[in-house]
Amino acid sequence: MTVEQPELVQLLTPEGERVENPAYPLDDGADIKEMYRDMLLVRRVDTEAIALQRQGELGLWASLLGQEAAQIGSARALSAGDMAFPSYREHGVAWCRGLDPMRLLALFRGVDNGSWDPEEHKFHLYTIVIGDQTLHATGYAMGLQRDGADNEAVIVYFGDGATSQGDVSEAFAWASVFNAPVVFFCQNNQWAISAPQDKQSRVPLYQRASGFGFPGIRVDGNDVLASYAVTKKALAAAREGQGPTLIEAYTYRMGAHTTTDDPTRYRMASELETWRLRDPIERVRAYLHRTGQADADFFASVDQEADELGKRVREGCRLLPDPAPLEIFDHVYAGRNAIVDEEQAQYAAYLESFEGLTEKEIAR
Ligand SMILES: Cc1ncc(C[n+]2csc(CCOP(=O)(O)OP(=O)(O)O)c2C)c(N)n1
Ligand SMILES: [Mg+2]
Repeated sequence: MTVEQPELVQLLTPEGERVENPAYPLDDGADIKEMYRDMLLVRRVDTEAIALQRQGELGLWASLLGQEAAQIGSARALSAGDMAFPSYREHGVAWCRGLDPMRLLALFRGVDNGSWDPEEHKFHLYTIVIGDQTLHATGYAMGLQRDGADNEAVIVYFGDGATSQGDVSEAFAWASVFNAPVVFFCQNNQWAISAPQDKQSRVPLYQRASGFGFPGIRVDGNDVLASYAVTKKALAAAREGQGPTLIEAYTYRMGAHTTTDDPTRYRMASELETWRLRDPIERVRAYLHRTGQADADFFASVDQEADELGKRVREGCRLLPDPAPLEIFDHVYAGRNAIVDEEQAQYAAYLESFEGLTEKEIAR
């Protein structure tokens, strides 16, 4: 079966040339210099986190390298009251929702359960169970409908691999028939660990939406402006009662799946080289430079900010405190729970049986 390759919505080419698309005009919120800064800073956090994992300071890290534009563009399209549901790679979205990167590092260091307040940041907890968050998001969006909160919308992030999960199909069905104000933002980074995208679907992923009765669109996920404009339009449609949209952000995972993975075992180096030429940050740099919108001072000041952020991340990570062993029982439920309380008491008694040892020594 030959499947026709669809057009991408693109507003900035890999060479940094601006392309006009009357269906996707840019509004004042599209501050490209700010987006450049966002992308550069989250890439620095990512680079530092990988190095910290290699030094034994983090248990794991899931890199966003290559996906900065999809994340920053879509997240900058959100209004303050919109709710975002991430998977586990959405460090750029977290950044735009005002979450300090140290919160993410604490999670991947294993000293925190990812316990930020989703309401405070309008950013839900990271979800490792593939595709699960599409149901959470759809339920939340249906809740907004029932509350009459028609100035708010929801966005949910998931991967190409997640589209093969039953949860995602269920979420599509519910969102469609209830016309829920949710934007499904699929980052098609071409890989689900070692499974290539062509083992997930015979048709382009965005076309899945039509079977469920709502629009789907493919955007160049390495183009921050297009990611912004397409998401902005889909969110506006959701708020206006037009229901869900599926956005397929066509991008590439330039790094390993996580720090436990070695992609050289299953993909060609030439593939990475092809995508390197479409780097999401380089094209913005080229555009800003060519159009004279940014001078050398601007680029130098963002680089310096990245250096400072990198230093803060490196130093801060090592200073993150270990939690007390009994604390893990405190966050299982919002309130007290008799069974968890009993388990906590049993564990406390067990710890006390190690006479003369500190909590840290016992934990070891
Ligand atoms: C329900 C479930 N099945 C399997 C896994 C193991 N797993 C973790 S990541 C992953 C691949 C996901 O790929 P994709 O959805 O494309 O997201 P990406 O990692 O590329 O961002 C799998 C299978 C899981 N976490 N949850
Ligand atoms: Mg993927």
